[in-house]
Amino acid sequence: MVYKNLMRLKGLILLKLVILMPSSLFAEQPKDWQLGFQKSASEVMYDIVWFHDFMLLPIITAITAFVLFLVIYACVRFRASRNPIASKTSHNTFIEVIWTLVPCLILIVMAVPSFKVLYSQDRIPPADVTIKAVGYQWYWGYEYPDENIIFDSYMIDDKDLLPGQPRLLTVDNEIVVPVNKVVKVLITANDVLHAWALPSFGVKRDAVPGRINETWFKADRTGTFYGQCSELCGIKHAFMPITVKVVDQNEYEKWLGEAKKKFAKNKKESEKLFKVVKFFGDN
Ligand SMILES: [Cu+2]
Repeated sequence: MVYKNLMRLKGLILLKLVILMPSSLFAEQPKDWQLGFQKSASEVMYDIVWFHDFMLLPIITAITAFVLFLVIYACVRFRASRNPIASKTSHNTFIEVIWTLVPCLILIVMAVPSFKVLYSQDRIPPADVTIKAVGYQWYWGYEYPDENIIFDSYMIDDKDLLPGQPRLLTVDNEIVVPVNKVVKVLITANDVLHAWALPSFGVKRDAVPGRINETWFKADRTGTFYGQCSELCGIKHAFMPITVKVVDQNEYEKWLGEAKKKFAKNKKESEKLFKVVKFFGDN
């Protein structure tokens, strides 16, 4: 009986793996039981992951092991039974100099690559595509200022999801950008603080009303990448995902052509104006 149940369980797990595998293998999104960062898709993110994996982790591990060793050593070496008369030592200049200097050195060693990564995020190379992202309660509005495109991006409800579309991450209108091109993102908000974040690109910037923040990324492969609003902005904070579709240049130009017709700026703005006029007219 137990064996039979185990085999059934194994079968179920296998079936689940087969069903889940394609979408979870290729999607650029958080995965069940994931440890660490999402897979990098831009140089900035590779640098961040390198800094975390090969600088911070070894240093943290070494410090933790060293402190643990000291605690255990002190417990054993200076236990009451072995050390009935306690030492009265309260100062030791040499050890005090050491425990000031060594942490300083560790901080300096960490600071150098850390600043390098920080400045590479901050210094925006000449942009090929510029996008403006505006945070609203609770969705994102996007604009391609050079292309005269403007549209809103709402999350798709669970009941309307198509097979393969991730829950809470899929939107109706995603941003489309070309691969291997510098994309500059201007970020602002219209009501409260939001934050535009995309883990695979190593991008996270606050969206502040009345102020424009800038960031950039250069995606190194095609695919659909997911992020979420990362500043607590109200009751539907968890339901304003960010979806970026990275495509090759040809596909991007094709999309631009269609989007210019579908999301023409003047049309959208006049629609908004119409809504406002209608609102005041009705009230
Ligand atoms: Cu938000």
